[in-house]
Amino acid sequence: MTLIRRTFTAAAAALLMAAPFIAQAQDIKPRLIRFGYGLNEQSNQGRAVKLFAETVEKASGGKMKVRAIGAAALGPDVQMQQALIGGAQEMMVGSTATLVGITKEMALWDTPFLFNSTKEADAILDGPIGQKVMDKLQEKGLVGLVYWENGFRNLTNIKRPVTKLEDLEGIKLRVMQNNVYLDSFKTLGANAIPLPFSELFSALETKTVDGQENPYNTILSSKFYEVQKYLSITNHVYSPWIVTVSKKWWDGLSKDEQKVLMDAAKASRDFERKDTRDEAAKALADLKGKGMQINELSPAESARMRDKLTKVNAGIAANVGMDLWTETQGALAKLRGGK
Ligand code: TK8
Repeated sequence: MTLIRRTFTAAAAALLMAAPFIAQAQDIKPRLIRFGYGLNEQSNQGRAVKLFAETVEKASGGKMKVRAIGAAALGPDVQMQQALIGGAQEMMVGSTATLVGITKEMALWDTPFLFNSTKEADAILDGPIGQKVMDKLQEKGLVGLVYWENGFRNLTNIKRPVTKLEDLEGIKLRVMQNNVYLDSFKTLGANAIPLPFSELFSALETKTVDGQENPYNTILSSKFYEVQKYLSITNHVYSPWIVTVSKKWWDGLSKDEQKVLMDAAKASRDFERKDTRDEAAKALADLKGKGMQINELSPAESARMRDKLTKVNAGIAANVGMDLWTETQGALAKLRGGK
């Protein structure tokens, strides 16, 4: 009897003592971060999100957990942006081009031929101008952390190689949901059709559109070579991705937690740019191997296209503001002069 009672009391005491720990364990349930993106897991975007997730978990000692959700399973860019603003999703990475409807200054990055090299892109995006544009997101309920590289965009289609401007005539070309892209390709004579990226593969497959434009990496990782024949090297614009956070959620984090995310974002940026550039350097050979027919534009045709495209510049300058436009042109001139 006494023994039983004593055992019981000991067990009860042990339970009582454990109770606060149980409560505490519940309190430190890891913060869950739903991180959405549009491309496949096996893409430069997917690999960098994975690195970000691992870095955050490690740096937070497991207190912050990133659930990476790719292939637009949480919706296309525009839908995820709204989920972030509303606080229903914590993080995403996507094109700056799809943010123009929210923050008009983002259209600066859609300027055709704005950057001549990745070096120029890094300098401007990571410098005060890139920061200024990114900070504009805050008043709209988003926090921008870093820019990643999507890359220089090139044309693919199923009709014919584009060797001169006139070859674009009548080609149904998917563009991002953004007026600068729409105007740019209309100006070039294509039949530009805005579509979310998540609908692009099937639109190409069913020939709802004849072509599209994206960096080599994406043409490869999204298997566009299966449904596209011609790749014409135009490098018509450098396209950044941007890692964004829901401001509603961000504002509830401690300074330490914000630092973990910011540091991991920077690490992921450096990893992503290197990975993307390494992959892009080999991608043309890969795409040729997959059966794509690749052509370069002659310098004269390239110049004609460039000339025509710069007609959209005045509209972009008016949209993003003349101050930002001239500041950017000045910074680029300085970079180029300092070579
Ligand atoms: C992925 C998109 C993609 C972009 C596009 O979500 O839409 O063509 O280049 O990278 O952001």
